[in-house]
Amino acid sequence: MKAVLGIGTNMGDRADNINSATESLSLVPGIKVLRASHTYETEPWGYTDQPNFYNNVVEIETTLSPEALLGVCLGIEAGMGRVRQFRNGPRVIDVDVLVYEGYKSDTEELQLPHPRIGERAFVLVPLKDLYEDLNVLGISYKKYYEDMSNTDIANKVKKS
Ligand code: PH2
Ligand code: MG
Ligand code: MG
Repeated sequence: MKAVLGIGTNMGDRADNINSATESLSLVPGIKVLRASHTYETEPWGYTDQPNFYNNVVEIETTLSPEALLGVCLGIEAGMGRVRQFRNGPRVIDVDVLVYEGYKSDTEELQLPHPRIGERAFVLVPLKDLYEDLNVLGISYKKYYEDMSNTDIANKVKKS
């Protein structure tokens, strides 16, 4: 199955962190990284008194279940030294499962598709790199992208 992951970081060497997380994903048996969006520098969303983030999204092909994939993401975060302080706070790395092909979930551990994709320019803008029409594995985010303000889009500075 295909899945799309969102990666974010605002502590340490942010470009390095995105590369390390992507490299770690590619080394997991059952995961093949197919494509990555550009990386963007983005203003913090939700809790604003923290450094800017780097964000990107990657498309993978995987034989892992959504739950197992989530486990891999949390493992990579832990391996890179993530310490959870408070919700939406600064982090060395965050790897979120955004969409998993054909799968919906609303448990406490795993909500799929990720419920806040439509509100977040730092996700919608990189998604547009991979899915020009904003149809992400069968789910359309076109309306959300069109409704996003131009200032939100302008805030995104392409880094690679
Ligand atoms: N992640 C959050 C909260 N706020 N803001 C930006 N710009 N990028 C993020 O990845 C991010 C955020 C919670 O996961
Ligand atoms: Mg997360
Ligand atoms: Mg997140």
